[in-house]
Amino acid sequence: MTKIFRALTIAGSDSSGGAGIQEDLKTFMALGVHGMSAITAVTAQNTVEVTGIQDLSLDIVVAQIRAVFDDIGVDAVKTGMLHTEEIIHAVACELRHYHAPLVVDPVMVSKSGATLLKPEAKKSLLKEVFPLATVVTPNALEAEEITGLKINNIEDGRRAAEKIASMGPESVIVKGGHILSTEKAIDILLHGGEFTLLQGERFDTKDTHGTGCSFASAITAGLAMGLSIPDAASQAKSFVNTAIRYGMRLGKGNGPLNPGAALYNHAERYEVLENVREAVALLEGCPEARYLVPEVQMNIGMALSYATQIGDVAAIEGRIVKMTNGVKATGCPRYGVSSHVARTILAVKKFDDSKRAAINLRYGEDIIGELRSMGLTVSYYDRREEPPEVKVKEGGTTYWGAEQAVKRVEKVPDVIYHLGDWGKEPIASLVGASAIEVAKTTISLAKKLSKP
Ligand code: PXL
Repeated sequence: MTKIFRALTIAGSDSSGGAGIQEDLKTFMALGVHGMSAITAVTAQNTVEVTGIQDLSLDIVVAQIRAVFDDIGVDAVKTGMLHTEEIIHAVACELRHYHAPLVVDPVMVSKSGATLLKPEAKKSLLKEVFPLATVVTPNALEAEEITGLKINNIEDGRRAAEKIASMGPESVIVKGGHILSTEKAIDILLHGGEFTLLQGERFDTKDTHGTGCSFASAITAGLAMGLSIPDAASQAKSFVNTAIRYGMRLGKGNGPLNPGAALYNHAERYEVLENVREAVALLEGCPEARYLVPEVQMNIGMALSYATQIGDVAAIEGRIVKMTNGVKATGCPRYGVSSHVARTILAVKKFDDSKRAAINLRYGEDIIGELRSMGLTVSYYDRREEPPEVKVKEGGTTYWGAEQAVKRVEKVPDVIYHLGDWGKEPIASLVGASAIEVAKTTISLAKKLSKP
């Protein structure tokens, strides 16, 4: 039997689904842990504001915690919004009784600025809950509020982490995020008396509602699975990074991050690879396809729906080469193995998200003519018009060229060709929704052209 790891969040409900209990459970699920909840308070909120807060009675808060511990068991616990002195006291009493690694997110205000921890309750949080904690995860503003120190740089963050550690938790992570104006988004982990900087890419987005909740939950999931604190923290950092990268543009304020992104991305990897494999099998079954192979040989690729880089595009490792009786792939489909086809896809996908696949074909007037008569939209770019600063940039031509071709017909065309340049063969790229789709179009084209 596979062991099922269990995590419990003790936190507030966020009606917008972006933070609180809702975010915690999504994060647990995305990391493969069974999530359970004890709701402390219900908030009415959206991406702009919190319009109401209702605390639950202490009896029902305690009953939820006992219900899950006494029957199912808990491998790690997280606390989020605890709101009042009374709730903090009741929760601390339970956690003193039940033993499991505890991640404390010292939630104080919502993204929209509402108070989620009453000012008089702060003392109880530090006194009653911090000493029970395995990890405490304040952002820089919360760390300032907790320690009374000003945090303007990493050194200040280290000092704050030390002061918080003296309050009893085993480890502390001060999240630099929006306050430390460093190029990377840096969090400071203090564990076993040593500092580690957790670095992540910084994104220019306002859709970060729920980031703190998801980060603390991801650490909790890691601890539930038995990871060390540094490993759980580093997994959480990378998880949240992906969730922010694919944040959801919803509502008029701060949209939620996307804790499903990493999961969907991963799940799709097999499907896309299979699609390329099947597309190649179709091409290999069509002897006429050999007429369409350029001198540089052929490749076909397909991108993940969340693709942002060449590593997110599957293509043939090697090429699809011309044989006397058809075409043959020299390698298997893999991610990150094509540059030209991958760049073409990434470029057109920026304009039309449904265009995720491409194949490169030999250029010929007959080929372009036939593609047009098949009802496809054809556009082109002229490499001789390419600005010199683009030319020197690795892969710049493909992006620039695709943009020119799109502008020319005011949409993403089905075919983009260029007539070559010194030492560059003319090429036509056929783009479409899937590798199978572009392979089928290629086969129809090849059959039409081979008819006398
Ligand atoms: O991100 C802190 C947070 C925690 N818990 C609840 C929240 C928020 C932020 O909006 O709504 C319930």
